[in-house]
Amino acid sequence: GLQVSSQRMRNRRKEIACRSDIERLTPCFLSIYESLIPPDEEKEKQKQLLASLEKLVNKEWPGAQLFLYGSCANTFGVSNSDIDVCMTLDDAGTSKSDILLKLAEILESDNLQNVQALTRARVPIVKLMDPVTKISCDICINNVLALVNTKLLRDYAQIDVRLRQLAFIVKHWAKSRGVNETYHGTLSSYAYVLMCIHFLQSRRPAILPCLQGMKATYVVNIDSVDYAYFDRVEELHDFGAVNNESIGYLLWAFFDYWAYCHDYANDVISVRTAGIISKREKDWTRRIGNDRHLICIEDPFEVNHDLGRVVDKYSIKILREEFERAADVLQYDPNPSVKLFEPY
Ligand code: 3AT
Ligand code: MG
Repeated sequence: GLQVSSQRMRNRRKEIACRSDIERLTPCFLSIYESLIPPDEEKEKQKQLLASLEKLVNKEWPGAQLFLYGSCANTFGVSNSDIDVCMTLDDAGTSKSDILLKLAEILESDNLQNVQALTRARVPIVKLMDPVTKISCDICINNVLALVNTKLLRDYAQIDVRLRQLAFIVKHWAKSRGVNETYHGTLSSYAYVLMCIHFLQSRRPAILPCLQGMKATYVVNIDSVDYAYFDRVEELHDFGAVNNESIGYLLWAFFDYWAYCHDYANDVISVRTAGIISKREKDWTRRIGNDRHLICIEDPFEVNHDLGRVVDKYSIKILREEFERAADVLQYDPNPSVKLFEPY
């Protein structure tokens, strides 16, 4: 295995893509990116649904608030995505399961469809579909850290538009190729966006800064732990300007990195530090329970949480083959913008 992959790496190094050739792909990928951006009406519909759901839950829990998180709030959402909602409430006495079951009952009696409480999931939720807007929605309870990581992603997206371009195309690729399914051992959208942020932090000159390494201007305290970072991103709008790499080239370089350059045996990517941490340092070298650490992506806030832990010895192979396929398609295929997204 090791020998083959270093051989492959050496071959690759001989024929590293010519930047100007690959940059010719930029206009085409930019138009794909534009076509994936959700229209404003959709955002409006989501907000209306959120407001009407909040009114409904306030009849039972007057202090409860609903927040959007995930792709509908982090600016990495494509058209017609399901929306993720977090309900915050002070109800120390009641278990999350009981709250979710009550919530499901309330929603059902208000004629929302496909209402289902998943109380034993890793993140327990109620699912529903609004028959008026046809929007599907997952509601979780007091998952404040998800609101904070949503804000971090949104803040990074505002610094340089190439992040949003890259992440939209990578997510679109992952969905088309069937490698965006955590229940099948591949990666979540959240993990892919972190990979994109880390990749742009690692360009030289860097395209993104390390917000958690700068003076904290935003601090939240959750269960007596502070989560802090620099969030005055409007001051950083020209941060990446000295690097003029365009999306066509960055897309190829992203897949080339994960196909041929990342050290899967030793390295952990970390957005928190804008660098690489060793698996040894994090004690992620052994399989513990179901955590195998075959591809390691540190959560920016829950640093003991490896977003690659869902990946198993079968899916790591699929994933790496897909990274290689994508890099090769971008480098050699006569029609990469079609081939890249071909259904598997
Ligand atoms: P889609 O457009 O729905 O594919 P998404 O950004 O909504 O992408 P997910 O549905 O994977 O991404 O996750 C929804 C949010 O939940 C994103 C992030 O704020 C949070 N989240 C997801 N997975 C994790 C995780 N493993 N650890 C912490 N937060 C997570
Ligand atoms: Mg989502």
